[in-house]
Amino acid sequence: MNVIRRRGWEIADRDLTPEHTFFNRRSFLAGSASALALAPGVALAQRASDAANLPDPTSDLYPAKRNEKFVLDRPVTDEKINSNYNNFYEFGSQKTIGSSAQVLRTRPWMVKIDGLVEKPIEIGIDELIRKMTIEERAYRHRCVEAWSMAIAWSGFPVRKLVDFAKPLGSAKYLRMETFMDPKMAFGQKQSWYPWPYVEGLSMAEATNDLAFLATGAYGHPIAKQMGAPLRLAVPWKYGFKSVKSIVRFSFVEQRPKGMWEALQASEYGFWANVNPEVPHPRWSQASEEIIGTGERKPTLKFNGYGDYVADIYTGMEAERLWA
Ligand SMILES: Nc1nc2c(c(=O)[nH]1)N[C@H]1C(S)=C(S)[C@@H](COP(=O)(O)O)O[C@H]1N2
Ligand SMILES: [Mo]
Repeated sequence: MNVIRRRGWEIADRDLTPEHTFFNRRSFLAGSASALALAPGVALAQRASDAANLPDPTSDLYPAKRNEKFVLDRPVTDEKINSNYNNFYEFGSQKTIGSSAQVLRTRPWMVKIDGLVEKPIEIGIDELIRKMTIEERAYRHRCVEAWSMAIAWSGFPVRKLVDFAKPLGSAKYLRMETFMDPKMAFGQKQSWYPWPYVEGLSMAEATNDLAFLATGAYGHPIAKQMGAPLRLAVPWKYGFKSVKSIVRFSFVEQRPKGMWEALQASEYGFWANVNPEVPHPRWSQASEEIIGTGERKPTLKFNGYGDYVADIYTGMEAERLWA
């Protein structure tokens, strides 16, 4: 049941998993393929020595009240399937990252808010979550690799974090950064990636109603492999924009460069809005595999969320909005 079979449409392995292919080649060229071996034994030993499995101090907040405004055109992906098919390169490049990701220590977890704000602060995740009202929203998720899922996230709009941070008028972008701890996350020893994982939104995007910070999923605190304790969910964009396990929000003037953009700008741009008519340089984006169902569906522009976000991009036609 946890085995996700390759579909007929999936061609040779080298043309698959875009966010990965490029690096296999790179590491191969660098002659460091052995560094790719993420020994599960080491991970297990480390797990024993930390507080990874303490009860979550916010678990009383779940399940949160569903916001009925956000409706799906498909069922929510089974939690078991979702938990066993993830991208979290800090722990390796395989989709079955769920077990390796269990070494992620999610408490204590400090979140830094800095840059162009009235007053930079650092706040513990539990205090931050309790300052917000947690709600549940069912969102689609479309990976640039042409697969998709539907998830019932719990969390709060990014806009609430922006209000809390009180950015200055000069702030143009919100930059988000994942933790950096190569001792804990062995994938971060793969030095050809420009760690830590970074992503960004324009202020218009960040304050849009859809932009969401997930603290939970499936009616309980979010699983480690899904980006505990705090991850972005921007469903109108390709999945790599939705940065996981965030430790820092910076309000900045310059457009931030995401990790994938830093590696391969021709394939992973800043805006990365979903558009079935604009193929990725190496494959079509016209349709997607619904993970766990074996079904393919046509992909929708803005992943079906155009009513919420299309306005943000008027007058920006000269920009590379779709890749
Ligand atoms: N820190 C971090 N965030 C990340 C990634 C990652 O490797 N590291 N992968 C991205 C990609 S490519 C996708 S498709 C989604 C996957 O989220 P999921 O595993 O919950 O489906 O997370 C995004 N956020
Ligand atoms: Mo992705």
